[in-house]
Amino acid sequence: MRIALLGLQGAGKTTVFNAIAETPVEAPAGVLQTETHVQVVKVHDPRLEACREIFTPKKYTPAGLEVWDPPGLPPGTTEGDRERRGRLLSKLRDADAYVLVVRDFRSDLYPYERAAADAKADLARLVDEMVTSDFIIAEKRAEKLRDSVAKRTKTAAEDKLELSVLERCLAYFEEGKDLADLEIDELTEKRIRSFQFFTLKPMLVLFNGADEAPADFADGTAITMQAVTSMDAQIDAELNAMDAEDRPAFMEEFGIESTAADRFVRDVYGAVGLRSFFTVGEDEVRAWTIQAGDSAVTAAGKIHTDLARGFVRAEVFPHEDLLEAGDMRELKARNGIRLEPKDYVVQDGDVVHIRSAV
Ligand SMILES: Nc1nc2c(ncn2[C@@H]2O[C@H](COP(=O)(O)OP(=O)(O)O)[C@@H](O)[C@H]2O)c(=O)[nH]1
Ligand SMILES: [Mg+2]
Repeated sequence: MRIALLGLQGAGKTTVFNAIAETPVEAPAGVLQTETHVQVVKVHDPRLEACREIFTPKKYTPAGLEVWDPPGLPPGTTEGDRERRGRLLSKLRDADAYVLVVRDFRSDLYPYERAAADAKADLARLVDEMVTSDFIIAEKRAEKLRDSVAKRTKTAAEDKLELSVLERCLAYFEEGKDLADLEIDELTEKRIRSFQFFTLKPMLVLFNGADEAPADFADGTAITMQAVTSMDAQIDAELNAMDAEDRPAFMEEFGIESTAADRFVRDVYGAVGLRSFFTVGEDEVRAWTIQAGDSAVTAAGKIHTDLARGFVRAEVFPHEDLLEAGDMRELKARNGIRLEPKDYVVQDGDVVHIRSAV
């Protein structure tokens, strides 16, 4: 799972990144960022830890979210800024989900932006950039297809179908409607998947510097936001930079109950609809990330493409049953292991072992 932080310059993306990263990065305030920071944030999961106690495995591998902290979107209206925004957005297209970081604190750092906070205006701005960027992609492709259809090229018949889908998308963009509401069949879905439209991906909005996000945060925006959260990234980044033994007192003083990384992971899991399943044994106890509704064969493919190809059956049990039984032998004695076919929907917290013919 690749999660990109997306926001205007100075919204606090790098501060959020430093609040959740294992190794914070240097980011002097006011110096324009040019590189994208990338780090994997571990998913801390007490259920997996309980499984570790049973196997005391050689290797212990929690799930992880790959988080990207790119430069902010340059805000100007000049041609140069427009191009920089286009380049940046096209690089971020292949993330799986986005956390839109909006500034909800006063900042005098970037004089070309207003110093006062107006998080809702900044959010509307971000949404606008994403819709525009999607529109441009769709329009460019549609132009090519119109040309091909007019010239009756060899692919004209197929191109006509793709064009009709794109024209429906373009109409939605123009009317400011949410693409997620477009009714499409499976084949059409496949056709538009390759465009990697921002507007079809899960979005979590993060109000940075706010105690709480306003309830009407997404009123009037053209994209459905899956979820909203808030953080005081500056305090959380300070906390994350501290020695572990100093943290509890600080957390108590600021009324922080769990680390920013744990909260971030929980919010992203919720917004994207992520689930975890586990593989266990003496060699390794490990968690894997899937989407709600994913089948056993999809889960197998996360572990290895060969396992999906040669899939025969999945041995499955809820991790709670193992914890209750105490070990695998007792679980087997209780007939606690089920055999499931390819289309079994893997449940959060399932332990899965794939039987494969390859
Ligand atoms: N008051 C306050 N300042 C913040 C917060 N988050 C970030 N900042 C400050 O805002 C400035 C820009 O932050 P930065 O993370 O570099 O923004 P980026 O451009 O989005 O990566 C820095 O001076 C931060 O210290 C916050 O939650 N509260
Ligand atoms: Mg930054």
